This record gives sequence, structure tokens and C-alpha cells, in this order.
Amino acid sequence: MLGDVNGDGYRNNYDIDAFELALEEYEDWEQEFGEPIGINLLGVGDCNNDGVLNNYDIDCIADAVCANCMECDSDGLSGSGDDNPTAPEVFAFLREYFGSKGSP
Ligand SMILES: [Ca+2]
Ligand SMILES: [Ca+2]
Repeated sequence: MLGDVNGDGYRNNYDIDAFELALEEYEDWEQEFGEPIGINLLGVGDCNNDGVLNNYDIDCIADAVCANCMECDSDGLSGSGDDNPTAPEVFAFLREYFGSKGSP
């Protein structure tokens, strides 16, 4: 499922951490999610279908994930607690960190 980057069958804010990991360290993502679950990163993360997962996919993944999670602006990221960033905050960080080029 596109956007289900952690392969748990749901597309929600729990996928944001996995997406961030995939952007930062593909090898780590492959070990933690790809191989154990048998999912293809391009299948779940190449949101704009250009054949690679990179910063171009941030906006698309953000839309896909946030469209399906009512709790996007509450908790659920990186465990529990009140200090966690909201999904929009995380995506804002990712755009800044990786540099979002937006849609072609
Ligand atoms: Ca998921
Ligand atoms: Ca892509």
C-alpha cells in the first residue's frame, strides 16, 4: 500500500518515522522493515512514481499519510508523550532537512 512505509497494513502517522528512516538511511530501513516484512520501499514510498524514493516524495507521502489519520495533529509519533512533534511539524522538518522540490 502506498504510504504504508512501515508495512503494518495501515497508512497513518506511524509511517512517518519509517519514511524518515528510509530517506535518511535506506540500509537501516531495509533491515528494520523491508526484509522482515518483505515489502518494497519503492512500492510503499515512491509516491510520485518516478522510480526513486527521495525528497520529491515528501509532499506526496505527507498528503497520503495525513489524509488518512485523524490523529495526525495529536500524538503517535515516536512513542507516546506530550512532547512529540505533530505530523505537519515532522513533514515541515523533513522538507527543510532534505529540501523539498515540490511537484515537477
Ligand atoms: Ca503503516
Ligand atoms: Ca519518487
